Amino acid sequence: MTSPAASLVDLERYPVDRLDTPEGQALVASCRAQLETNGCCNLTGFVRKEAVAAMREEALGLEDMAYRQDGRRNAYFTLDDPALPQDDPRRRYWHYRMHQLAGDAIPGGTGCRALFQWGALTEFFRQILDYEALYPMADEFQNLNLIYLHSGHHQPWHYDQGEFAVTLLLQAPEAGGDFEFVPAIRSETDENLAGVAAAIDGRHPGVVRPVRDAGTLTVFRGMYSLHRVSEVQGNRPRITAVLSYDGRPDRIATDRENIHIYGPRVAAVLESRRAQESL
Ligand SMILES: O=C(O)CCC(=O)C(=O)O
Ligand SMILES: [Fe+2]
Repeated sequence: MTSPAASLVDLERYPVDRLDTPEGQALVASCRAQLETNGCCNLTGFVRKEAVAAMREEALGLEDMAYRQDGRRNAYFTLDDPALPQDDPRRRYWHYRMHQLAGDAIPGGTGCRALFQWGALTEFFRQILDYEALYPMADEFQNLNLIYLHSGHHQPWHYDQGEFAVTLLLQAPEAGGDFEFVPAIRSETDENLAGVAAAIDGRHPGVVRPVRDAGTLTVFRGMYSLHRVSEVQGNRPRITAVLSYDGRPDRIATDRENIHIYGPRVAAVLESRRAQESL
């Protein structure tokens, strides 16, 4: 059976449903080359215009359930360490606001859920990122998220916990809200704090700003590439779907972590489940 997701994607331009054909293999090769050179693969017009408009409406209808984050954090999600020098990048904190919706609240009938669960798309990511096996992330809260950034909102510099992430822009803001990242700024063995300080201060020469519009799909290696979303301006919120995959089929986060990220709604979901189980 064809997945409903197939009708959302511009398959003429991006033949992810026929990866074993010459045009499918050419797409894989070009994405691999983009990832190699930029640490990022940016596919404009991946989701068709009418489809992205419908997905944006679905996302707007779900926003009430999103956690309204309003906090302070550094790029490492760590607490301040006064023993470090004052100008250490680990001591740079930003006040930020954003609305984030966990995957359990994104129903099966939505376009972004259909895309996330489409086997052909997972296989495409597996091939371009060179995984032996790849699965949609098992954690029901973290697997698929919607992020809404309104005027004045931004997502400060950070690294992701997953090796790579896939984002789909559902609505571009009027101004600002640029995705900025520095490919492979750190490695497993070198935090490169001097490079991170340069990026934070706006003097790193390697900052990449892919051109993105509604419907653009972006794959990037966020665990080693510092990235952020600059402040959104104007009345139209920036809406992004974040799709997470894993080389393991069963990785789930702790309740504590998910409550921390997604707030009281998820705490209540977990609490009511515990109450059910103890009946
Ligand atoms: O919205 C984006 O473009 C990036 C999102 C991101 O980096 C994240 O959610 O970790
Ligand atoms: Fe990120």
